[in-house]
Amino acid sequence: MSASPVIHLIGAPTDIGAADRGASMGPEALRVAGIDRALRAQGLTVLDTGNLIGPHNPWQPPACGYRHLPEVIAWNTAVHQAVGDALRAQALPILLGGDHCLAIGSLSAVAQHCRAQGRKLRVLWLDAHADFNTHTVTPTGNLHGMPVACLCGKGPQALTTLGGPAPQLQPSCIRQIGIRSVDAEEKRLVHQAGLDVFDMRYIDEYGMRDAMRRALEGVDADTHLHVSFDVDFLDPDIAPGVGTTVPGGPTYREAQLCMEMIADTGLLASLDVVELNPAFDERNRTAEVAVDLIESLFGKSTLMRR
Ligand SMILES: [Mn+2]
Repeated sequence: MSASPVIHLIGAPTDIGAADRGASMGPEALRVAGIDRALRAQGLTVLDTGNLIGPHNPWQPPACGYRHLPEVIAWNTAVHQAVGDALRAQALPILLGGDHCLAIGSLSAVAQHCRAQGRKLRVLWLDAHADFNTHTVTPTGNLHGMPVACLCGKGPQALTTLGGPAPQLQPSCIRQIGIRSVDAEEKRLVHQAGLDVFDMRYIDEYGMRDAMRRALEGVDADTHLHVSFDVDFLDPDIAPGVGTTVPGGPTYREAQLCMEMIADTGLLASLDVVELNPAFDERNRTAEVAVDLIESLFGKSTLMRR
């Protein structure tokens, strides 16, 4: 960050796109874990704008391949507006989710802002999943499995056009990191879109350092860097508090390195923290790990470096 912008915390307490109930408690768990205090300790100015309001979760089966589409649209419209407002106020928005479908609202606002400002955009998608399902291939209809597809123009029109004509994002600006669970048909779509994926096999073979070096290649002072941090990115050993745990994720040290390398660029300009599910957590420890990592993302170094 150049000249430390004010940080706006934006709570979106909903699990409207998720497979399990409970991510709606995410914003409060992150506050209880001290996200505000942790960021202030880094010398940042933080404004907690409170929680957005949206429809409750009716917990219905899919209709035409989507669960809760009208409610998902309502929540994402609210997120899009709030994130856009923060960016227009030259603040750095942190979306406290909520499930990952909310990244549609958040990133459509970020992309729109970048277009208006003539800035380049790089999106780092930290996740166990590719989130590239569509209504025809989704096994569940849960929209938290579809945000990347929607942002790339594949999805219901109300979502793909939040922020202007689809697509909101070109696949070429996205880097996915930590991926280890992709549905069969989804895999085909990911390849077709040409997404740049640093999956766990890549991280096993070449290490997190190399993955991040490559994922950040080409970013410069003119780049808006957005991080969409799905907490299920982390290994369940350190982060059990998510609905969709997948074994074999980054360790604490690997995740720290990932965050520190992002911090080193000084380009982070917006962030989503999503899928934290306190109903699955143990004494809020996953929220605490997430806050630790966010602190690193904003420059806290664990190393004795000058
Ligand atoms: Mn996700």
